[in-house]
Amino acid sequence: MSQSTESQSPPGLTDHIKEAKKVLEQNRVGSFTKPAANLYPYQWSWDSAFIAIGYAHYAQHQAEKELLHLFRSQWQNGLVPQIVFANEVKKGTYFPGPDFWQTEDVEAAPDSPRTSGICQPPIHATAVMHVLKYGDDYERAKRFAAEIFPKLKAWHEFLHRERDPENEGLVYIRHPWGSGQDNSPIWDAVLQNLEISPEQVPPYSRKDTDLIHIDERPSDDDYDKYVYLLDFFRQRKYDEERIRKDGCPFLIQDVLFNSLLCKADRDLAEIANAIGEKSKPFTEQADRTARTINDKLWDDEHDMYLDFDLNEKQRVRADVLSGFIPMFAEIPGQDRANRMFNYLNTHCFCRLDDDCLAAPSYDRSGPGYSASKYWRGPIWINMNWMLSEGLQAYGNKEYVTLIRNSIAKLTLKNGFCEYFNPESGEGHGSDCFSWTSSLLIDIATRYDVETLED
Ligand code: 2M8
Repeated sequence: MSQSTESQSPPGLTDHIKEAKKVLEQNRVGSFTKPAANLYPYQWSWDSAFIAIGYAHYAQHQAEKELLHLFRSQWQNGLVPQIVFANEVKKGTYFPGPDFWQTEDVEAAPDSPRTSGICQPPIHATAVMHVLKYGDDYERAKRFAAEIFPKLKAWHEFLHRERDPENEGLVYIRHPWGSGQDNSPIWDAVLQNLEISPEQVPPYSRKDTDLIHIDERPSDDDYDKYVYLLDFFRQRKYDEERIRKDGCPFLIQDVLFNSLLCKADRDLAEIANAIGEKSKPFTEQADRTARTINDKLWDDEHDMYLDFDLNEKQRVRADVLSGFIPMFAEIPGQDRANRMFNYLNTHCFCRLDDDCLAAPSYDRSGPGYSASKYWRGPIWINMNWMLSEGLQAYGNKEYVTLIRNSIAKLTLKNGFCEYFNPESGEGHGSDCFSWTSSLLIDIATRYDVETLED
């Protein structure tokens, strides 16, 4: 049973979808798809979920394989690692590679392939729900859902058990990479306050700047801090309680991560219903997370949700696009959604009446905004995909169309880049980027989007 609402794509777009499929094919390595050929040569957790969302429409088996491959490397405690390394990739291609993470000393971690020791936002149940909704073989999708259900359940249980010590309904991340928004201004204050001496940073050498200009990537100083944190975890063998008790300097309740967990718990409840399992525990958990996000992370002064720093015991002021993502999980009431929309619909992001591209990842007037620097302003397709789904639930039709058309225009004109300059539309980061391609496929398949000829 396919519930796909296949739209009649304009000619330019039909070819464009074909190109997007080619990118995914080129980036596929056996059972998984790399985010990009050179810059990211392994399997990344939330990338694979976004990739499966595209595959669901035309290669259901591939979507299933993608997610099953990731969950094959799930740790015994339920953690789904941010990166699953591949034995075939030449050593030293990416930093930090498997030898740097040293997870071989951790009992819960798999031996082969090795993995990293942090995790990324939990959007996997949402991707499985997509396969159930849009895959063309519903019976097969249900068998897949039944196979992956216990793994998803263990993943969510890990997060609620290990990352929510006060049992508040909100989980923390302990590294900027855990949010997926690595170089976001959200982390500026925390990282600035983290004073480390050179001898506290183990020797390492970056690889990303061999491929992408440093101006577009995090600074060396930030990288030292990323590496310092990583070393902090590996010294404690990734033991969550030790990491906390020994004063981990980065403990953040992130809006994006928690909103996606809330949405994923709701999706897990739907999956449970579809396969005859109990759904109530997941619905209750999602309700609790939604309540706490509303009570603790809403900022009445700035009309958006803000992250909470558990060490500083305060919200972190950074007006980033992810502050609107609770709409994706339908967390805010209509009044708060309207207030957020009024802010989004200004020159700070992109105003409907202006001829702009929607929507930058950070308020254009914010300190340190950059149109080309990774996670500090450029347009990211995954963020806008989530935002458009969220806005749709609150009836902001025109803006939803603006976002979807921006995605089609940007990728048609400039290719399937990792991120885009919101002023010029120019592509940045890696080209042939997998989630940009897969989410274009999803949008162009489900909705009517315009081509460039407007
Ligand atoms: C970026 O992050 C990796 C580390 O995880 C990196 O910079 O090396 C982020 O954009 C992240 O969200 C993404 O999952 C990853 C792979 O696309 O790249």
